[in-house]
Amino acid sequence: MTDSTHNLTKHWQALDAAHHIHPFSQTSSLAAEGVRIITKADGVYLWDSEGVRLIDGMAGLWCVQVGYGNGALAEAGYEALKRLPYYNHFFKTSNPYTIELATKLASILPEGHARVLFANSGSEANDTALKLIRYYWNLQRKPEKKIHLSREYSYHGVTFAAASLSGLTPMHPQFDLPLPGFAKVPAPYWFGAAQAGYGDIGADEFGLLIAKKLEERILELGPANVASFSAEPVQGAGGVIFPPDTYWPEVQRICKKYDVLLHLDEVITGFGRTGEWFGAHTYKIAPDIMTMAKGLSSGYQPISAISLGPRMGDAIATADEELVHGYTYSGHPVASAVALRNLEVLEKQNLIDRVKTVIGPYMQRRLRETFADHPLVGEVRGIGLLAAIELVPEKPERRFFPGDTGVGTHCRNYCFQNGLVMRAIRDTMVLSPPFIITEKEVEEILVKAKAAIDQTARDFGKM
Ligand code: PXG
Repeated sequence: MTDSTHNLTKHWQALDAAHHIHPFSQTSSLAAEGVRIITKADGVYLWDSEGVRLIDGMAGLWCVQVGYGNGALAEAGYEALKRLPYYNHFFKTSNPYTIELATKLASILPEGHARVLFANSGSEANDTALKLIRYYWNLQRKPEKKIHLSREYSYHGVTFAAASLSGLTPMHPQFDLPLPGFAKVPAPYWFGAAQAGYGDIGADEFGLLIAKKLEERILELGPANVASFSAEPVQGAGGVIFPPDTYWPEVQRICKKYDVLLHLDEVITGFGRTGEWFGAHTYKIAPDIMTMAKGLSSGYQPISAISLGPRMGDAIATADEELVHGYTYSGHPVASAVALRNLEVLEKQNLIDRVKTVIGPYMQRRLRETFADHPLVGEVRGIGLLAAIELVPEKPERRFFPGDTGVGTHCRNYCFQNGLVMRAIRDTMVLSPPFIITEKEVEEILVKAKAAIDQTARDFGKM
């Protein structure tokens, strides 16, 4: 670091503090602390304005599948910017980039998902999905089907509807949410089962029990009033919660039985994160409607999509009226071109297969070898390139630290100090690195994560 870069950092920090309000941040304390300015990225690494290099264990916000600095994606964006920087799909118009992207998606989506709509973020996609679910039931002359079910610990975004759908309760009080018409059911969070009062229960039994809670809630509300059940195949921002094997088959049976539309939120699990194109493939789920974002463009452009299975797709596509919905930037040509190239790169470089058969199993094995016996670690779980490390006060009990202990944040701060970006969700440390990560880079993450978890264990008297 030279003095001039240091002064530039101070300059940017002051301007940021004066003019920029950050997502999910306390403005006053962030301004006092000073933000870290990220100035460039390449592969799995980020650099800040002080010249410090960080290894990005989170692929940005779970989205940079192909890693940073991919020239093919940059070129696709540049070409599209020169040829057709903008046009829309409102006035009986379309463009080749978006047509090709929709066609490519139809070829990789779960069976029967032949039609897609585009939006710009995961929140918008979920907002759109809920509107389409309402519209579908109105078309079916079942307008009383209005209640949207979702799960505790779910994260579906921040628009009025997506935040109402989200089960992370701290997201609600500031905005008087949830809106009416949203109801929650428990999450299949087996590690938290004892703490939640379910006792010492096996994973498979727990999966069935939690699915049964969905059935009970549907019956309580009246199946005639329940429009949909929304869920992430694996819950991401709520704590990287993998469902027991018994959960999804039973949930699907229940949704079918009570004619409740199944909406899968694949914003994190989509585009290879679990080792298949979608979590729907990994968990053998047949959704009626699906939402996706993040990995669709590896985060290089803001773009999201909503795909419709046969039932909803046919009803909406054959409706004898205009669909009164759409955004200025739905199917933006530049975002579509970049997303299309991203899907080509994922395919040509066999990146999803690499997640499934090479680097995913490697990371999962090495995480368990490194942490399974650690005094602060209650569980290591994961699939593909998605993993969680639960920090606990006592082993082998499956119990958490008291809510205000802040162990996770403490550990996260050490990770940053050690040059590693690893998220803490409560006291669960999570990893979701780019698919191009090498074995050597996984080892670098492990060394840094181990140092941070050791330091945390010492600070909390566990080592
Ligand atoms: N659904 C899921 C499953 C998500 O993870 C959204 C919808 C909303 O997407 P947009 O593009 O509107 O942000 C998300 C987003 C975190 C974190 O810290 C996670 C997300 C976003 C921001 C932060 O884990 N997930």
